[in-house]
Amino acid sequence: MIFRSGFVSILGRPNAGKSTLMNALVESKVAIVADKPQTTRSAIQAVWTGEHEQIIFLDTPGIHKAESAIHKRMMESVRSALSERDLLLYVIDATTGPSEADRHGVDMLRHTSTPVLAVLNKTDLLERKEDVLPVIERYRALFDFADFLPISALDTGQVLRLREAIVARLPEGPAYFPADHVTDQPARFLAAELVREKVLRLTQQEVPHSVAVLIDKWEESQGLLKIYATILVERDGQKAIILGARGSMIKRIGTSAREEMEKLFEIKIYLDLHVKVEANWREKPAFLNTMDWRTMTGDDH
Ligand SMILES: Nc1nc2c(ncn2[C@@H]2O[C@H](COP(=O)(O)OP(=O)(O)O)[C@@H](O)[C@H]2O)c(=O)[nH]1
Ligand SMILES: [Mg+2]
Repeated sequence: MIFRSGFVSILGRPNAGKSTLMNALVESKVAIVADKPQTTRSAIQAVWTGEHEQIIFLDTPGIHKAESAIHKRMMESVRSALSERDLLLYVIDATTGPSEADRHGVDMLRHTSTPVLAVLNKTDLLERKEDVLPVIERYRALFDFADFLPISALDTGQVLRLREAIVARLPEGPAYFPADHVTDQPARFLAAELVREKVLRLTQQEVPHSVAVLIDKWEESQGLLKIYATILVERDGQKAIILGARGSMIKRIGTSAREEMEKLFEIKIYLDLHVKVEANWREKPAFLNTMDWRTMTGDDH
């Protein structure tokens, strides 16, 4: 049997389930997931290696109109995820649309000649299976997709079948990474992202968009990993929400992030969180650079 390999980008509108799907496809939690748009801020790579295949996935921020500096940066990462790919997955929330914004998302695909599989996600939420058919027809009218695959990212069997459909479309090729390589994100980026995920999940309204997490210090000794992190927000009111009454909210955020880090890094963790107000961090290019995981250095392991 031949070995197939290739580079596959996962694109789509915010909240379609791109990160959930990528985690399921590589059978590991690499990208954070929350019920909020713009959870994913930078392109994240994850690798699946099977007996006869290797797929290098790239999860991207949801396609949306870019107004602020951080949104422009996010859209740049989507555009660069279009080039030099073997296949694109366009993830669609099959329970809605296509709206005007969905059409704008599909327009992004016209910049490339790479084949695009339309993945109609969240079909578990449809009342009847066949309700996906009119959605397929509407997307078929918008773009020349290579195929339409209805799926639920929460269903292991369906994810497996999708992975097989992807592999069938990849060229013969080598394994580019060792079999145990899942992601090239540094541990400190994953740690910062897990803290951000808990903030997104536990707070509401304008807080999620205003949050950035920075790792200040990372110390490992005698089987204990000490992580000191700052949660940046833009306003005093947001700081108050994250702290909660007598510090109850930041405690919940810290506990839940720490528990997940302990599972991920397989070490006991001490997590120290601070909250700081930094107005307009989203507009500062120099700051956005320091947040990008490709520039996050330091000896992590
Ligand atoms: N019911 C259901 N929920 C899903 C499915 N896929 C993703 N979700 C949920 O949709 C929300 C957004 O998912 P996420 O992966 O962060 O979307 P992204 O913005 O496209 O990366 C989260 O609450 C997920 O748990 C699915 O197939 N079925
Ligand atoms: Mg995402």
